[in-house]
Amino acid sequence: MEQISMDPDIFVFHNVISSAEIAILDREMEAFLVPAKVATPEGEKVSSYRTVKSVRLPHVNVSREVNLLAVRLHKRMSDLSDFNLDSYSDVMQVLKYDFGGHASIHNDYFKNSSSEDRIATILFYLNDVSSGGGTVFFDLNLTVQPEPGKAVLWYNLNLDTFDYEERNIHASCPVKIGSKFALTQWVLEHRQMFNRPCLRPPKLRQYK
Ligand SMILES: O=C(O)CCC(=O)C(=O)O
Repeated sequence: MEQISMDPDIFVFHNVISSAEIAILDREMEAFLVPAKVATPEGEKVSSYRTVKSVRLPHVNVSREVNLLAVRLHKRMSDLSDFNLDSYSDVMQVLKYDFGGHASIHNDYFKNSSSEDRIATILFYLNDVSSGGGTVFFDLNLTVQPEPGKAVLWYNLNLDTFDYEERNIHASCPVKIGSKFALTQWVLEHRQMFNRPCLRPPKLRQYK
């Protein structure tokens, strides 16, 4: 494990998913990938802002082998992040960016005071991308380049106050050669109330 940023904390983990596990996802999930939608005021839409194919995992139509792998990956993500994850409600997303595929600059929180927010993001990289495809944190001058088996963990909320961590604004750079294969877990905040209690009152965040 490496800590690639101290303030805010960002961690990189190596060899957290094996090539055999990646091969299962690659073989079984391709058929289910569809253009990802983003939330807009008019509802969820396919958008030029995030051009990636995705599928939720666990998934009703995939084999038992894949859903058992999803349970193992949840346990692993929970162990490495110390967050509480539920295999059925905290779904992961398998992501495939083809040539030119990217996610424009954004933060992963919703900033919607009436719903729970995403406290953290855990992103597993499942292949090498020889050109493009890095996850770039603009304010921190940091780029994490995909490598099979590597994962990155960042916090969308400050762990002391649960204020929005705006400095973790990021993007997925356009893929210039081949494709980028990844798996993301957005960690929701409510389930963390006992293992990651909010220690100080928020400075900016408004609760309804
Ligand atoms: O794929 C990446 O590197 C980042 C993914 C991301 O930011 C997203 O899907 O919201």
